[in-house]
Amino acid sequence: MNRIIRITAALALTVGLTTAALAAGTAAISGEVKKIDEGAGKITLKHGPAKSLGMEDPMTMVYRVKDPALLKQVKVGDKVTFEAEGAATGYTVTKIDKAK
Ligand SMILES: [Cu+2]
Repeated sequence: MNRIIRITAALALTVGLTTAALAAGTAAISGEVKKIDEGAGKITLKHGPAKSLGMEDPMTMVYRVKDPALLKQVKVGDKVTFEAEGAATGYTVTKIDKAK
């Protein structure tokens, strides 16, 4: 009996941790750089569905960048993976890397 309770508790903990990790993690989105505007701190990205941002369909759109240095990591035509967060003022890229 005791053993069953321990196993059940361990399983419940594992499921709980996995769920928390999924909720906290921002999913990386695959895309392609279409345009970079360093002056305005903006980047135009073509990307596939991004459910984490509530975008069900592929699209091309302009994002602000959290840090202007992010714009130096990529160039037009690069395939990238990025993370972004949405706010009332628009979407901001928080992380971007060239796809491997
Ligand atoms: Cu979008």
